[in-house]
Amino acid sequence: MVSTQDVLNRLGIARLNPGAATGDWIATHGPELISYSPINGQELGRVQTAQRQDLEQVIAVATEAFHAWRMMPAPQRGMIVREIGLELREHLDDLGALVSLEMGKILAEGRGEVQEMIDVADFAVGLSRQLYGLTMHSERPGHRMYEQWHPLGHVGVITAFNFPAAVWAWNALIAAVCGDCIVWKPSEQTPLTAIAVQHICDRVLARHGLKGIFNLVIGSVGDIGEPMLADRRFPLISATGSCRMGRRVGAVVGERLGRTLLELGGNNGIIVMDDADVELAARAALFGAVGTAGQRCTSLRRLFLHRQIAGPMMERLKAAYAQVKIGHPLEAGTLMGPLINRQAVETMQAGLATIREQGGEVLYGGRALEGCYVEPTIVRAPAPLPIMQEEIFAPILYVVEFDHLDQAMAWHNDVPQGLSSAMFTGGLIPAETFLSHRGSDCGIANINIGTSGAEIGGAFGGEKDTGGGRESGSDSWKAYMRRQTVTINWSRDLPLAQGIQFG
Ligand code: UN1
Repeated sequence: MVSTQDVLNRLGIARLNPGAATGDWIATHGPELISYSPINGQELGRVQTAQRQDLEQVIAVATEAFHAWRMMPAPQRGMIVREIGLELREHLDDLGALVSLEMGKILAEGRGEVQEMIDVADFAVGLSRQLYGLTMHSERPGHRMYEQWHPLGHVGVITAFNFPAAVWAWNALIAAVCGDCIVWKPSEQTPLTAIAVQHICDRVLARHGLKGIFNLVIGSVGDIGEPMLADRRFPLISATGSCRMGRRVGAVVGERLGRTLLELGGNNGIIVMDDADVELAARAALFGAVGTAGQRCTSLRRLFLHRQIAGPMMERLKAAYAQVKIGHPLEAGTLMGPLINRQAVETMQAGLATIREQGGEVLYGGRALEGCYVEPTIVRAPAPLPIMQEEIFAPILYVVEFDHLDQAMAWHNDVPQGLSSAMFTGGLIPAETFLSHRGSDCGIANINIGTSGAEIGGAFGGEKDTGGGRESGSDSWKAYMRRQTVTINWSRDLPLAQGIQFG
């Protein structure tokens, strides 16, 4: 197993307080923040956090940087992001390990997260030559109409502990090719991962005599988060977190008529039809519910089983759960690491108490183990329980049997969140029903694939209380730019639109 100290050293965070250290790190004035590993409670490092006045300084640097960065041709900006992608490749193992150490996900998933960053970097490089606008035919003779996209300015990126690096990359690397400067407020649970990523960016920028394009501010919600939300110098705030947090972000940024890109809670379901390949479905359910210890926004929470296959499916699922090795996420063979902290364990236990009160039967697991470790848990419910409306960020999987697709579909959609969804079937009719306008109401809908583990090339995000934002692939880049509609009159006349004659 790799040594924690070696990983930290190689990522340049051996000196535990980078606050007043090298390069462009500024001396900050907030309280000290200690990063503890959820694996064993070991202290990984200490960070001097930032306060309001420090944020001011960072915004000043970003503002200065923005003037030059927006003037650089987008394909050249893409070349900078390309180098970040190359550096990430070099540090894949170490950064992946740090994600595991600080957040607790298993190494394969920590590395997967860094791979996701690399994929986004590649995508952003291509995008830097494809920030296309449309052209329109003008209704007036001798007129030309088109739209162009300009950089937005400063983008505030607020990320959660569960994807401490990849979600930054979805936002920052794409916003960067769009010509924006990024100010990142990471989760206070995962400051060291953010510092490691910042070091990588700083190294690349320094090679080009640049700074201030990627900025990091570690601090509390009150000291840093709230001031960012209220600050008009952030035309866009992109935030990932709970629905409760998203409501606050929406209200404060909306009040000043700023834009938000929200990626909030999920409550994702899979419907398994009677003609499904139950082996595939069970494997997908295992990865979806147990992967990242159920702490992905895309984690599988609700499994709807057609009564015909419920028996064989449950047998396979329970057998698969029995194989799950819980333990140190860096140890080979471990499938499930710890939850992020003790509070998460308590939330899970409180959730299970409510589940039992409401008539849910714990079929597998359910116990809190030592430290932040828990057993992955399967709950059988005769019909959806009230608590199933909520997202509990833990490996609890509800299983409900159904007789008809319509019933399953209604149950599936009857939650406030709308992120990811899936159906397992070999049939065209159920699959197309699931994908139709009366099918899944989520931002992501899969057939014969689980709810988590989306590729970066698609637009990622969800409907309803998930917040409506789309990040990463497809045309998500448009959120980081401002659209300008241009009409040019190259005639010697002044015809008015709508045929209006004036004077
Ligand atoms: C998240 O949990 O916030 O689709 C993001 C997935 C990952 C991203 C999850 N690619 O599960």
